[in-house]
Amino acid sequence: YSTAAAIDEPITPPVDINYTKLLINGKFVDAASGKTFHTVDPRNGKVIADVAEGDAEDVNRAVSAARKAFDEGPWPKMTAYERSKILLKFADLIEKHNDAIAALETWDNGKPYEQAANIEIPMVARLFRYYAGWADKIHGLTVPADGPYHVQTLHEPIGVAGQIIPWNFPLLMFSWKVGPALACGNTVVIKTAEQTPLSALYVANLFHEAGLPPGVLNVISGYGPTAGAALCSHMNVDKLAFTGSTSTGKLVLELAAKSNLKPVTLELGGKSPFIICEDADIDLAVETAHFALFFNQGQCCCAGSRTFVHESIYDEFVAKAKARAASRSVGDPFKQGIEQGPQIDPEQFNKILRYIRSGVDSGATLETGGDKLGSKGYYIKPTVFSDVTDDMLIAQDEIFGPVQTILKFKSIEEVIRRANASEYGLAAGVFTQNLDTANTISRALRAGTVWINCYDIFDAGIPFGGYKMSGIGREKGIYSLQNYLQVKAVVTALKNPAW
Ligand code: TXE
Repeated sequence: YSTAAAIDEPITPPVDINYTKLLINGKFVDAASGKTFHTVDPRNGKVIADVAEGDAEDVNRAVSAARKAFDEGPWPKMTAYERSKILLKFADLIEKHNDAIAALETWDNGKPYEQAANIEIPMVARLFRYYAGWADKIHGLTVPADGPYHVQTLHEPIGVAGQIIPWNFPLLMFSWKVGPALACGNTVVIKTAEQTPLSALYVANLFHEAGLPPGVLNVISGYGPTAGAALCSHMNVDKLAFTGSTSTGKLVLELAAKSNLKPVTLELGGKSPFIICEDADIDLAVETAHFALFFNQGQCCCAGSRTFVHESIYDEFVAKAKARAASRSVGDPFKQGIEQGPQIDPEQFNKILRYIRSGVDSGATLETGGDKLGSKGYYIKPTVFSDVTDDMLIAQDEIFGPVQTILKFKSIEEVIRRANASEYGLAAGVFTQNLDTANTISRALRAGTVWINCYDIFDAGIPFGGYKMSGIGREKGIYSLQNYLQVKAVVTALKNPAW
């Protein structure tokens, strides 16, 4: 990794901050309370901007606007083709503003600019195009019922969707939520994460340039226990979608149940196994396992955070994984060629350092890293532990940082059992050249995604979500549409059933 000198003089981000207010009913407005909060640069802890701090009163205003836009239209009553054209135009505008949006994302989050500009923001545009394509292909069925009846189903938008997103992929999470909701004809109130409010406000403005009617999309910046909880409890919100920690997910479900029983989709934490069999292409496995864990500073819900390696290749794998982590370029995320920026905030930074200490204390071998990097901001050295056992905290908890834990296994049967011995079930990776091994393991794993000889492939059409305490429901692909639709059965008596 780079020396501390590489991160001491932060590069000035190539973008201005123009949008810091809440978006309610098509207008950027101050919070009702007049309050603001700091959004902070994780490279040095300095304030980037003061952002309007929405709370329950602002959520009320936003939900009223979304309710009106849903009940009175025009959005759900427009032709699906017209809605599709607005989503397509929005995707074009995202592409046009790609570099500015990527710069905001890097500034607010700390992720490498090249990652934001070349991967994430293009994926956002791609996702909106994907759902624009669905808008006019959502339709019901005719059902061959017993008796003299004509039976059909209507697939209707569910209403006002409340959405809460995290800070690790701010705009990508925005797109996974907003894309399908709007394509189906719903209206939206979305609460962004308090650490990363800027990119959603920027693109909300582009949505209006694309012709989205006022009130269809409302964006609330603010904190979870105030703005977030108000959205979850609101009696006029018809559906909730949440991405974040498992503990907050449980709270979201409880608030939904205690208010109006709105349906909830949850995308929560993980401790995903990455299994490397003895016949794997070892260099590819080392590189992919490295990417699976360290991508986005390790802040991925589906990070391959339990690296299981067959005993026959364990020592070679550990040596190569250590060398790869030690050569990872860490530094100012605006600098070219940087693979890893700072962690998001002091809470996450300290949590990760605590887990590193726990790994050392519990007897795992610290191969490389193990400490913070530099004196400013929230940089952590890429860290690799070997000799990790299932009972260690670092093998059980979601660390959400650049800490790879490498475990050893002997047989396929054993690794399947151990991989499944987790409260989570979000994703998994399997590296083998044997088709039967690949199929056996992928069928046996209790995980929402299994990547074989690859990892973190996130096309718009591939569903994503978790088994067990990693969540409820699926996002992306055709599967996300059903989160935002109601099915109405219409049964009509026939006068002349013979026809
Ligand atoms: O998550 P929270 P935090 C995991 C990861 C991380 C840990 C804590 O392990 O270390 O969670 O991160 C909103 N009612 N993931 O504290 O609290 C909050 O404002 C309604 C995994 O950031 O779950 C933000 O918008 N909403 C993960 C969102 O929930 C509430 C991504 C996520 O914050 C709320 C992020 C409340 N009472 C963290 N409290 C993933 N699955 O990708 C908070 N929020």
